[in-house]
Amino acid sequence: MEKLLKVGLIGCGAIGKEHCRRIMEKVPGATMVAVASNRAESADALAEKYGIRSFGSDCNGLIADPEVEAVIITSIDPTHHDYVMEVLKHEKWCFCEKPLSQNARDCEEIIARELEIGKRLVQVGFMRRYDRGYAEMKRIIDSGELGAPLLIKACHRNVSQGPGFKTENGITNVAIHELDICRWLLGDEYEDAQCVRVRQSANSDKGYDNPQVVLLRTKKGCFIDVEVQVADGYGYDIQCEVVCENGTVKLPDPYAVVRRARPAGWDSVKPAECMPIMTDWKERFIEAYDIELCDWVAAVNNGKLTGPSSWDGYVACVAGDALNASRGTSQFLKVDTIDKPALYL
Ligand code: ISE
Repeated sequence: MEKLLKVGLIGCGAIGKEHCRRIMEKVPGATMVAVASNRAESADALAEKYGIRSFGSDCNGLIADPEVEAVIITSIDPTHHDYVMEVLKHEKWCFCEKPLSQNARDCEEIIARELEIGKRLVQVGFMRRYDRGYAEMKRIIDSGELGAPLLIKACHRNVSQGPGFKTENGITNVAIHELDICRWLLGDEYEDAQCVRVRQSANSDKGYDNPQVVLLRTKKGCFIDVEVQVADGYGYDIQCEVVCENGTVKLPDPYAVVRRARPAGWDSVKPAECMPIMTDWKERFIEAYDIELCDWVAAVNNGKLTGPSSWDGYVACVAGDALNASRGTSQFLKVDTIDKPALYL
């Protein structure tokens, strides 16, 4: 009988429920044994659905429980640091949804704890690295067949955000994906960063900047621009093109049939062509999340993590801190990291 990794889940919201389903139905080598949430009733309902234990709102109790060998953290962003540190207190495996923390300083504390343990125990949920489109882009760039990469042009467009969303979350919660995937695609590090305030969309009247433009320059001289529409746009649309010396690679749109038809009921209207645009970020990268968790469980069962580390979570937060500090200054601010510990080489 195959030994199954016993996983506990903290956070039973949208992505938490998805990851619970994944572990129970899609990911070999693991099973969910317990859930907890700051809303006890959410944990109780999810536990009942799968016939597993609920710790209600006792998240630290779940982390400490001897049956739980690994913890997936999908709680709200501001709680990530503390739960990761609690998991590391028990020296258990940890998968933390992005961001690792809300700022670089808290990430440094997590890195220091892993160095003290002497082992990588934390993986950060930068799932785009597991998306087939991004993975093929990286394979082509790394092959050198297009020459050196020069530029990245990206868009991250959302339909909505949760309650309490603020301007700075456009970086720490949304553009954090581009802050990770761009350095991964290029195999490069950031030199400096600037967040530019542009004309604001009349659709966005919720008190946060929208859109924002993120500009990044890398140590090898590449230039990256990312349009960040955090909400109120036409759909959930992720675009990424890497311009190299001898060609370009571009993220494919998700599979969809292009329809050409006369809209039903409007005989006087000319035929139209349309391709459905997704609205849900969980749907757009649903396969990437599956591959990501399968890879994480296989790595944990093999005793050595291979996915995005606390260092990757830290670098994204350092760049995010620089971007948020640069807002309104029209200045590029340095992305200054500590020296990379050997544990993460
Ligand atoms: C969400 O948490 C995600 O991670 C999505 O990938 C991102 O597009 C969305 O803006 C975030 O709120």
